[in-house]
Amino acid sequence: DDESSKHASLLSKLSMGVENDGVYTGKWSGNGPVVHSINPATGKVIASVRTGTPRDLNRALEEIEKVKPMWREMPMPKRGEIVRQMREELDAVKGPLGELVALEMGKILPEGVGEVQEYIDVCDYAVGLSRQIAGSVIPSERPGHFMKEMWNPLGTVGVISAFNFPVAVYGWNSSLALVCGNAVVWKGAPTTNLASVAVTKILERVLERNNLPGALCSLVTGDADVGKAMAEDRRVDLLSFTGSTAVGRQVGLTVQKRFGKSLLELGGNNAIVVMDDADIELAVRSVLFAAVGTAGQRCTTTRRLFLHEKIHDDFVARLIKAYDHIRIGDPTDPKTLCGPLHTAHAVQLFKDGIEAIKQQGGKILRGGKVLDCPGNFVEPTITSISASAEVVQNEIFVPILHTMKFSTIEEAIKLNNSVAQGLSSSIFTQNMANVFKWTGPSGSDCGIVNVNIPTNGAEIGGAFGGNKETGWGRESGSDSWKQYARQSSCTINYSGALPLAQGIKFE
Ligand code: UN1
Repeated sequence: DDESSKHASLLSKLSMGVENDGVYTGKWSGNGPVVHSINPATGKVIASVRTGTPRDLNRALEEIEKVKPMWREMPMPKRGEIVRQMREELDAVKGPLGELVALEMGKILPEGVGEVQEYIDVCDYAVGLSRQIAGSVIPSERPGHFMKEMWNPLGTVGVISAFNFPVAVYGWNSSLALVCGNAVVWKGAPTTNLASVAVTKILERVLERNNLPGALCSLVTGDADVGKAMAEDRRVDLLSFTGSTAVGRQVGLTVQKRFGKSLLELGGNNAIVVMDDADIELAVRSVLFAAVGTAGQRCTTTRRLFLHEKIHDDFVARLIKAYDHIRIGDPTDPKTLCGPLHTAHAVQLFKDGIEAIKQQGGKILRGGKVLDCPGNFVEPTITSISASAEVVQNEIFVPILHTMKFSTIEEAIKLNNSVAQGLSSSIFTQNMANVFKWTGPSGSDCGIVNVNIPTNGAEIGGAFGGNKETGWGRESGSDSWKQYARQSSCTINYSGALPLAQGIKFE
């Protein structure tokens, strides 16, 4: 029919068909089950991928062992040049790739394209780094001694990413990992295999053109068994995992057991604080994007809203009005602001969440219902509930926003910090003292601490990640590249004598 021919033409722009292999180690294969990707807006099949198994992972890691000595010896600016070409190749198909993300994940088109842009931006950042990553020279206390610091490649970086950012999160990890001299093996979410295959095909073209082995950007789609094998395998020097706190805890423990390195980006429970001196109009628009954008399925989505008692009632009234204007529907329609939830399972989580809110004394101020139509659509929801209710302590990955009242900034900070997660947080205020309190030592305990912008939609230049049960990982900008390197402290003695440090005599 019409829809399938549209899908076929989109997939062909990305060098894909309706049936695809989901394992790449230089050649395409796959020995696991065939998995269909479902359009969450219609419930219809888009295309299928033959996924991989732990044995496919083993094969990928064997290939990587063969090629990584060559890659780690290549000068860093030359590796940067490869990432620069990847950036160009991504840019050339930004539209179709963004559309595939919208189709398969369910986020609206500008956010799908925006996600590819985020990958492109990180590539630019990584290319720049490839000409400026430097270790320091440290003054030695001994004559004729030279101390320096080297950042060498780790070896192999495993990436397990989530359904909500099926392109960008791999981009953050892989572009920095590659520039730092590592090979990468990727397992995306089992429900966004098409995005994983599409991205890998783009990278494959660049590797091939440069006569480089495809295994440098290996892909093993698959289920939790592949992820578990990645966590257990000693050949995976760093495992970067994005997903729930529950699974992240298992991943972290498994990697720690073999003293591997892990980088964890887990659940958030992000709050916005609105002070009585805030620009209310700006704050309402911010909350709208932060709580309803991506249908509440960003790890940086605002889930808790703390309103100063003086502006509380007015703010809630304005927010409900703003929610009423949101167009829910087909994510590829330019008028839509809120697409479907990614899976039917998420719809169940929404229903369970609404039930728990009611049972725990919360009130539904707006929304609360599943839409009666094909696809996984729910009403963006606003509640009024106690900050200490159990349902408020856990991240439910759907568009439910809890509102609560406070009277002082100290109280608001305490409420913000009262949950186990620590990803993102924002305050809206015009008062300088509030800004410094919020960002200072007794302020928000999150990894992302914003003022007058939403909790979500971070630029790539800052380190991205969260504290406490969010896992303490940092990706993307700032000095996050250090995660993908091993630090060597080198002392070189050219004196011909042997003066010992601390003046120790041993003769
Ligand atoms: C995520 O939801 O997993 O700050 C990542 C943001 C995006 C990344 C979100 N840059 O919302």
